[in-house]
Amino acid sequence: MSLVLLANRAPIRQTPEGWAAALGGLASALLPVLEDRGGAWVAMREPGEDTPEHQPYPAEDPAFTVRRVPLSEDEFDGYYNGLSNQVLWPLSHYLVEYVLPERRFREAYRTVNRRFAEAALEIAAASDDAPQFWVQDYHLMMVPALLREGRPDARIGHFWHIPWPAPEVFRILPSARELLRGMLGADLVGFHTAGDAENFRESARDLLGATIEGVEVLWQGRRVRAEPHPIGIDVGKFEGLAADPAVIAESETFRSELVADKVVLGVDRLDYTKGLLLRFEAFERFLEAYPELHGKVSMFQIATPSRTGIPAYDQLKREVEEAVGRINGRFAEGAWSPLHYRYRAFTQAELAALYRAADVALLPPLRDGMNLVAHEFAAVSAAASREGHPPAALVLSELTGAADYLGGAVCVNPYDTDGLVRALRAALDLPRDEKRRRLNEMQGAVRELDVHTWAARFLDRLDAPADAA
Ligand code: GDG
Repeated sequence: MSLVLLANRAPIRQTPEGWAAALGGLASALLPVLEDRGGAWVAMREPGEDTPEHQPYPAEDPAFTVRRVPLSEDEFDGYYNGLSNQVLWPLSHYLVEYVLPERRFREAYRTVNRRFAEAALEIAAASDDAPQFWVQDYHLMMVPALLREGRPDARIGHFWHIPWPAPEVFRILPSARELLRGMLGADLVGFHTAGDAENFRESARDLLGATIEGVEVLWQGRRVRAEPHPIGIDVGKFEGLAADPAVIAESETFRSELVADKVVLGVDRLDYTKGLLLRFEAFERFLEAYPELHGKVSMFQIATPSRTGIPAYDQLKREVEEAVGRINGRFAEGAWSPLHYRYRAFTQAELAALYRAADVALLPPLRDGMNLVAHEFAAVSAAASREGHPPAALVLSELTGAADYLGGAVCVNPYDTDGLVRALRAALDLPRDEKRRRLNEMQGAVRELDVHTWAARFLDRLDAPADAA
């Protein structure tokens, strides 16, 4: 059965050497599946982007097609910047104060979802087989029902990459029922955690009057499975980077250039869900509480530019820069700076070098569907420590999906700044053997959730008949 994937972004990118797989786990997990089975990947084409609507890939020996849905400025603004990122994104992360009224974005979201579905149905029409569709994320909530309408015989999966909020929060949206009905066109809806899946089922029950039986939602004569399918990373890739001589050399140079005995690392998109300001506030209190560590501990924070042009993101950038200036102005001494901040994108090899160099990764998002940076850090750090590199520790928000799986992390409530200070101190002071034990435990979990296994498990489950337990 050929596969049609639908995701906001295409899985390939232009490089100076030609087209290549996009960075990130999703492309690396799903491109081999498409290459093996054939099919298509439907994605948006941003206004101003110069790419073909139909692109067979790889060009020399095409295995599947990238199909782009061209968006106008207004469509992009309403669908992507609007309903997706200024309504659904903050609401799903329980940050209700960031949610804009949805009314002026609704029509663009509907239109773009319809165009994605039409493109996928057109591709499926070319084959006699019953199609299999796999829709990704919160940008395309209405697509499953539209696909079901066009192809009642299809197998349709949806994977939701962010938290699903409690029904009482989800129902704040005036379109909550319409969006839920859209997703219930699927046969299988996957989430990172059992809690997210439960919130989804309860939303369907409370808002639509659906019946819940185990992990299934019974609605309008159909059964929709809603269950956890936690995503992970391309473990082989990150373990390979951990042992790469160029990465090791870069990591050592980084450490030798930094005036500090201990490095606390943060890596995030610049996003208000990631808890950067509270993290900095906690680090400031840490410096107040432990003057004996001045000159010895530095924090290195990477913030990758994201969703620029959305006012809340531009404002966050200013507030973060102000906090960095305040903390360094207050505590820096001689050649030592307490807080190093970089606002740019890094290569994966550079990230791996930083993961390897860190003594503690401090990752306290206010909410996160999973948090793959935690997996990447644990994979690199565990692999390096098995080679004799000093082991490191992970401080992780308990409000992330990753906290459900990475038992070796030091978990903390990200809103509790005093708790963050204590957790950071505890992580720095963990005995070596304890750090090793925790890293081993995390390595096991990270390997178990490898992104290739995730994709294979999800698709197997999608293929399974509805009454299979
Ligand atoms: C969403 C959900 C869920 C970051 N900066 C650079 C860079 N990255 C890479 C990291 C990591 C990925 O981006 C970030 O993934 P996260 O999972 O941490 O967070 P989101 O971007 O918010 O992802 C999240 C995920 O979807 C998957 O379902 O876990 O909860 O919010 O892989 O390494 N990569 C490179 N340069 C950077 O500067 N190359």
